Formats: sequence, structure tokens, C-alpha cells
Amino acid sequence: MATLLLTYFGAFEGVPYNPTRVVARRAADLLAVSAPDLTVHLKELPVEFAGSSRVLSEALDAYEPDIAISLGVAAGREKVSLERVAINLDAARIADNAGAQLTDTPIHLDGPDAYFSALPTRTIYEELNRTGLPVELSYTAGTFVCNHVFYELMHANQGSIPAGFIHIPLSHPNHAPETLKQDAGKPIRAHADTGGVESGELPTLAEGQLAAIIEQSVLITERA
Ligand code: PCA
Repeated sequence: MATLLLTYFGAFEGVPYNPTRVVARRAADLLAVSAPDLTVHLKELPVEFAGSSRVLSEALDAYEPDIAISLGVAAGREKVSLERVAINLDAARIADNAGAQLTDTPIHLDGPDAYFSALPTRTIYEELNRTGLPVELSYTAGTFVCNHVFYELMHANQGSIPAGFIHIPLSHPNHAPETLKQDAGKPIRAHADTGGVESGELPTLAEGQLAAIIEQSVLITERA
């Protein structure tokens, strides 16, 4: 019986509502039907450089997953980004949720400059793109907490299990229009550091479609 660790994040500066939480839950619901033999552990990671390392490490120790996928939101992106490269660098113009603002700090002093994803990102991309789903291969997960978690995940597993990171765009409930209504009290801002696109446009995808893309990514990874 295989085990999946699926992590997600909560709110952080510029993103008052993080869609990864609901998408992770909905993906787990889909997997309960499509992969009944898979045990799915959902874990929220704090949007903190140090805190995310600690909680991720605890979750890896506790669950000893066979597959580990971390989800983050990248405001402004149009497609689900199958991240391929994690770099050994924390550098962000915004502070994390613990107030830490890091400038050009290595994640592991003795670590390699970069790790490649250990998910079958090319296969996932080709299979899902063929069916018309909005997915892309991405070569930067930014330099904020998402890249940090991606690097930590790869550093911890050293290729021993399929593990990697997927960025999702902002989302809307399945029935809502495709433009995000800005809540005046809680402005949403895209930061390039966080993998976002600072174009002013904030495209969204339906939560159900995002959940299905994550579900399919897991199923393809299991088969690979
Ligand atoms: N996105 C941020 C951190 C948490 C999240 O969901 C990022 O891309 O770094």
C-alpha cells in the first residue's frame, strides 16, 4: 500500500487566500476513488523559510511517503507549472510569515546549487497537455518559500522517491467567472519571487480542474 504526502500552504503577503489548501483536499478526495490503495497524507506547511523546513522534515519522518508532492500558488501564472528545478537560494523582497526577509541566503551551505525534480514531469506534461489540460513545464519556482520547500524536499530524499513541486495559478470555484474579483480589503499581488507574474493580470483556473490535474499527476507518477 503506497503512501503519498501532499503538502500545501496558507495565506502569505499578497495572497490572502491560498488555493492550494482546497485543491489539495479535493485532489485527495478524487484519489480516494481513483487510487483507493493509496494512503494520502495532507500537510499544511507554514509560509516560513525555517518553519517550512521543520514541518516538512517532521512530515517526511512521520509518514515515510512513497511519493511526495508539494503544492504552492503562483499568482499571475495561467497554467499549472510542473516545476523542474529547485535552486539553493532564498531571496525575496517580501518577508515570510515569521517576518524573515532573506537576501541571497543559501538553503544548505554544503548543498548543490540545484536539484532537478524527481517527478516524471515530462510524462505528466505530455499526457495532460495532450488531453487539453492547462499544464506547463517550468524552470523556476521562484526564490521564496516554495522554492525553499522544493529544495528541502529534494535534499531530504536525494532521488530515493518520486518527489517534487507543482505551482498552481489562482483559482475560482467551479461555477464562477474566470476573472478573480479583488476583495478591496485584501488586495492580491503577484510577486516574481514567489513564482508569480507581475503583469497585473490574475488569471484563475477552476478548483475542480486544478484538483483533477493534481490527481492525474499523482496517478501518472504511480504508473511511471
Ligand atoms: N506560494 C509561495 C509560498 C507559498 C505559496 O503558496 C511561493 O511560490 O513561494
